[in-house]
Amino acid sequence: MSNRIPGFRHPEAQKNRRGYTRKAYEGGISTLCAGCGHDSISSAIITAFFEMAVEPHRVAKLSGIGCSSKTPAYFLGRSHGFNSVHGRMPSVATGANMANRDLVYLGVSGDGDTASIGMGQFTHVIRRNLDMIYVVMNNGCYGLTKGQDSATADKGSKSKKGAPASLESIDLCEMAIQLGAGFVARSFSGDKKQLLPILKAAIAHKGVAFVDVISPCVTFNNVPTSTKSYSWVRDHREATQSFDFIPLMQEITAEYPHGTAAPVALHDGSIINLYKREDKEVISSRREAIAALEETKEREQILTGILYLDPESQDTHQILGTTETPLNSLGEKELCPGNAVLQAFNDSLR
Ligand SMILES: Cc1ncc(C[n+]2csc(CCOP(=O)(O)OP(=O)(O)O)c2C)c(N)n1
Ligand code: SF4
Repeated sequence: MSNRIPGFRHPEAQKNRRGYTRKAYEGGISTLCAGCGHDSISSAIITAFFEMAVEPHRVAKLSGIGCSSKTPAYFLGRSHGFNSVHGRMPSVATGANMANRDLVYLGVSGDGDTASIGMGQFTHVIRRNLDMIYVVMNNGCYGLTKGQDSATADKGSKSKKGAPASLESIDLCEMAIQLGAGFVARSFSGDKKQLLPILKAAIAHKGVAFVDVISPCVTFNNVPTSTKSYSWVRDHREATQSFDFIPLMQEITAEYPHGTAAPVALHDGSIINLYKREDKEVISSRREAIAALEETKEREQILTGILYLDPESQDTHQILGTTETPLNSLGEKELCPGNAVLQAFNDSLR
């Protein structure tokens, strides 16, 4: 049986400003369990890239190993892709980005893939601020290997089988903020209304955009005793703020009430309009962003939304001062400028 979605589409299907229909952003038919949160995230990714009108051939999707890391097979079927080994997505993304800075890099990982075997890779790709969208589909367990607790399972949370988690959980958003990411967000696979603008803003952001999406595993970790179940997340969510995202080139038509919207311009000219809650967080302060996360946790709530944003953050290429021309487009003359240049460079370091 083919895993391709049937090719027929209505001839009048809506096109984005680059002339692509949504179909150009779809992939194969999912083989994940029916109801898995990861499928909802895939669907939001398709919509986000379609509505942002990113040309499919300008996207590279990279992943590790896990049910979550399988999802790039189910979206952006016309884009470049590399399904790497467990926990190694960030280094593959780094290599690709260093060679060709002109593509949009989308890394997809799981909480097992990132918070255990890939922890070293995660910390360094964030610290380097690689220009990529880093999505973790976070279900608190290793879905692909039958539901063992992962390092993001909250202490005391109990999955379908086994004992309550006995160790402190790792909060990847807190780590990403502390490590210097310029864009950190948390959302829920069951809330497309919130997830979609977060993904669009992540696409527009320059530097690493880390997006942790709580994504229930219906087969192994969707019981009421689990803090990553649909019911628990629905009952314990708080949003930092509501916001809308206005991509570059879209006419601004909405009227915003005075004093409530805080517009933040991103590198590419897109705008995030944040409607701040009166009593709440300053998302441009790392210290306050981490404090807001901790304070919400103490009340047994989950903070979602854009948790931290620095639109001025510098990506790896800016930090290293690399050439604007992608390395894979340079010729031998530029790449190998000769012994005299090498000697002069060595001398400059003595
Ligand atoms: C080097 C290595 N160690 C262990 C495994 C077994 N393994 C496969 S997927 C996985 C964890 C997946 O969990 P997660 O990243 O949370 O993804 P999910 O399946 O929950 O979406 C593990 C431990 C492996 N494939 N390779
Ligand atoms: S095992 Fe869990 S994570 Fe994997 S596809 Fe099924 S529901 Fe999703």
